[in-house]
Amino acid sequence: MKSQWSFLLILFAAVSVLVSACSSNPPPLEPVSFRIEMSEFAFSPDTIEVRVGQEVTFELINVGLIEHEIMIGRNVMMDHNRPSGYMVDMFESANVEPMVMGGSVIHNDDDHGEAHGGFMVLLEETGDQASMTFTVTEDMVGEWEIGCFLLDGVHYDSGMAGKLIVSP
Ligand SMILES: [Cu+2]
Repeated sequence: MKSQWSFLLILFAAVSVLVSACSSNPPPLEPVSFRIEMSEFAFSPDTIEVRVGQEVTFELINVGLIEHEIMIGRNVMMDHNRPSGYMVDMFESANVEPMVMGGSVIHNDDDHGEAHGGFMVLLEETGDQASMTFTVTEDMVGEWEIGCFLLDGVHYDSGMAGKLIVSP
């Protein structure tokens, strides 16, 4: 009788360990990839949704006739009354450095006093491609804007903006 009870106790303990292991380790999310076309003056698609823990790749391609850039942030900053970037850069505020292949990566340093910090990828020519890969973190949860601020903000004013929605 006694050994039956201890057997049940051990079984119960083993099941609890298994259950807690499952609940604290949800299955990993599949990596996702988005092809984002940049043109005059739009990102296509213009809305992208990702989740915390996901490895995300943006395959960027310039299908336009002139150069385009991509920045991801919040709160458009003005420079001499022109939109020039974001006051809050998503990658910088989350302290994440995407891995980029192709294109030109530019860190906007605080070089003329009022510039924001920021991360951008520039595709100079028609057909230029770049890929940026990063893992989504908790610090990114929320809604962000994707934008191109070239030509003194004319691209942005002409509608070259989109949305990145990050859910927990
Ligand atoms: Cu542009």
